[in-house]
Amino acid sequence: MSNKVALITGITGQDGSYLAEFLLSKGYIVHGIKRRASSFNTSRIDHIYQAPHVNERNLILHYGDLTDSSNLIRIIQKVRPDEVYNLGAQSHVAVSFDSPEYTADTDALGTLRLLEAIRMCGLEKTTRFYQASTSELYGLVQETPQKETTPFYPRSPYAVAKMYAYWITVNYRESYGMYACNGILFNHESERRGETFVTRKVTRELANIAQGLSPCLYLGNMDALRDWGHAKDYVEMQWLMLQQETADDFVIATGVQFSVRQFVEFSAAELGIKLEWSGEGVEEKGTIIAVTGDDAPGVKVGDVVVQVDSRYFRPAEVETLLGDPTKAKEKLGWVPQITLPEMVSEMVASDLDKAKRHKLLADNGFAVTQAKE
Ligand code: NDP
Ligand code: GDR
Repeated sequence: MSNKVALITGITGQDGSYLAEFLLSKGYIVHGIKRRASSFNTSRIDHIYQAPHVNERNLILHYGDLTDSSNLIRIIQKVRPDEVYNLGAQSHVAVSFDSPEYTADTDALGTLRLLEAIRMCGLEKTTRFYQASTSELYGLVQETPQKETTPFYPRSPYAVAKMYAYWITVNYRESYGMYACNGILFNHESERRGETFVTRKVTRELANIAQGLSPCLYLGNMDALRDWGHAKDYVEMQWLMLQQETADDFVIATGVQFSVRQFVEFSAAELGIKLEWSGEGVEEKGTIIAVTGDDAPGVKVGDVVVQVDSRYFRPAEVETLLGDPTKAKEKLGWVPQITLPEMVSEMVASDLDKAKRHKLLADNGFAVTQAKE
């Protein structure tokens, strides 16, 4: 077992929660930065949370924000981490068009602030740094499949900010000899995925529809193609990147691509719902042509349960992403363990369980309002 110390920004997010679990299982002392919010924002890590009065904690949370360099310096100085995982970000591509400056401040300058904090504390030769880079860097793709040498063409304020973060990480590696890596991770999901990303929106809303809690799922571009993996597999690669002899950048992907429409079909099928598509563009509809099994008592044949809403179209779209993870396979031994069908099953089962609980409450006069987007 290791006695290393890790610091995770974004520990309350999807990846941060899986990475914290993984590092704890390896014997790390894990420190995480959480943002101050008006209500609790630690639901993904509550199962591993240790209260401040517990002796000999191995999970320690600090209030902080990537937009505040004084606090990053103070945390780095105090924690003196062996490894820093910079997962914190305004990570929603569509929202980055609404909040471009905040996205740049957090995702681009936040990365710089963290690297500088490490340097200012004199840890640049000892602390290893992981940067959460993204397949969004490829944007308008210049080559298929995309690999480490494929030119970038970012298509959103999020991707442009992440491009700065990518290059400043490379720059600190080259300028100061820091062990700093970029993981260029393609989309990865799980039952802990934020509810407004397309996969989770689909599994959650279809589960609600199946239970009669919601009438219809509204989506944007269903032709978008993505290379979807499971977050649990991907965080292990984040760790492995920091365990090599020399720092390097890696694409992590499955090498298989599906459309948003296919993801909807797979999720519906898990609930025993078979869909037929009609119309096109904003007229496109998914109508139920068969319902089997007991998991969808709230719907019937003929119901329109999916519709396109142009409000979810983006000012500039990333139509297709497909990764080539050959380098990670050869150098890190990357083999994804969880397949897309297994992941869809897990996500639908988790959201169906939640929907059934809400239904039970609603049936007994305790209706719960669920947030939507
Ligand atoms: P999430 O959106 O689930 O988590 C983001 C985390 O960052 C949350 O803990 C959030 O806090 C925190 N955060 C947001 N703004 C700030 C800030 N200003 N200061 C400090 N922390 C902040 O993202 P994922 O876990 O899915 O992704 C992790 C990282 O990997 C992100 O950087 C993302 O851009 C990148 N990435 C993700 C991919 C994916 O498919 N999931 C693919 C490629 C890259 P809070 O909980 O309070 O909101
Ligand atoms: P993405 O993920 O933009 O790839 O970024 P998201 O799930 O938001 O979108 C994937 C594709 O689905 C299309 N889409 C919709 N998306 C959302 N969110 N809501 C909808 O209603 C909807 N309808 C269709 C989108 O247009 C897009 O083409 C994610 C984030 O985790 C980033 O932080 C990360 O860097 C990349 O993955 C890799």
